[in-house]
Amino acid sequence: MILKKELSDVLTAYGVVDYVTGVQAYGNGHINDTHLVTLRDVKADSGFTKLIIQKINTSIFKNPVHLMENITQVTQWIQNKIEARGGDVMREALRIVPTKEGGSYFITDEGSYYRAYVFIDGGVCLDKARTPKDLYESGMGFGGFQRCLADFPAEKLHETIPDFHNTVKRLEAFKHAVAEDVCNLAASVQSEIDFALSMEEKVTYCAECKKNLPLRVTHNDTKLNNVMLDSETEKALCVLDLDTVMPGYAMDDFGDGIRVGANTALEDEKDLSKVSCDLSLFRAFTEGFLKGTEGSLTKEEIELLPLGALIMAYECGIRFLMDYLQGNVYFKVTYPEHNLVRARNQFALVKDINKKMVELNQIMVEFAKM
Ligand code: ADP
Ligand code: GN1
Ligand code: MG
Repeated sequence: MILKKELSDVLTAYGVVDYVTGVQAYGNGHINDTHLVTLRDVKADSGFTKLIIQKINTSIFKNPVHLMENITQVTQWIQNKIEARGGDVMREALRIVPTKEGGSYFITDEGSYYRAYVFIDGGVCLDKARTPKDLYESGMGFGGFQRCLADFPAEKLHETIPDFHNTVKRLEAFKHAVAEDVCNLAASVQSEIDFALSMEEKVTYCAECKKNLPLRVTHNDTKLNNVMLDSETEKALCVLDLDTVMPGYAMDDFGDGIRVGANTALEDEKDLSKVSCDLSLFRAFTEGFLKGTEGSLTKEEIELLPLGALIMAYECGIRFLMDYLQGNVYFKVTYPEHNLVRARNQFALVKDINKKMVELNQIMVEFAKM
């Protein structure tokens, strides 16, 4: 098979270049460049015939060495826990494939950082829940992930993106981008900017609330397609995308899961009448998440979960809008207004969550009693 030089160098470093039968761009992630590499069956003796190869986005993850140290520790920790409970470590855990030299990543001549994972077969990563059960399972997956890392020594983790869910700082950065207006677009999105600024009090309130919550080891990017469901059983199989595993708050992991999973529309749906927070999906995710965390959340944390949904949709909205204003330098886009569309979508979701806050809190009260 003829491969581009960079990819061929990478596959040589992993000792698989002579076995490759196919390479295809894979998944719908917004950050890294992901490829599925298929190998001739002869490679089955090394435990796999399919690999995920990822080019790490180093303009976002400025210290890829620290990033891979985190992922090495966390994947090993998860594998040990799965083994201890007699689970299927081959399918329930993300596994790094080492280079021929035993490294957890490879640097190309061009200075790009690549890593490889064993491809987990027979699973599906959804962009949209098919049924409430999918959301229940995704809640179980992310709740279980948090539970699994509850006793992980947090001091061993590097902060891969500082202040990742610090919404106060995100808002400051947003205001700065509006003031700079490098692409001269701010005037054309004044109503979106006004909405973003109108939420400042809520952002401050949320930051105050967080001060009373326990810091945990969290995933920090709990969107639906970052958990794999088993294609046959439809149960949560494996949590992926561990780039942002860092100390954080349960409400943020919960909130991001709701932001994507309970939205009745895709994150980039242009027709805002289709965007809303579905109560049965919210309920399903809540049930799964609380089951997954196995009663480890405090009463205060549970009470604040609905606020987590509001704040994560808002935070993502200002991140998308800021990226639009800055010329689409962070998130992958397929057309120039993609980030603006995403921002409008998230703001519509914030408004709907705000309207439904009483009901969402009520659902939480029901579960907190159980
Ligand atoms: P990004 O940070 O760009 O979102 P991810 O690590 O989430 O990158 O990977 C993108 C997609 O690739 C995932 O949503 C999933 O569909 C797929 N994927 C990633 N790792 C694996 C794996 N080990 N096995 C199977 N699919 C995977
Ligand atoms: C990115 O990598 P991916 O596509 O799973 C982003 C998240 C956003 C999300 C919005 C490291 O997630 O924070 O919520 O896009 N990841 C990073 O869809 O910034
Ligand atoms: Mg992802």
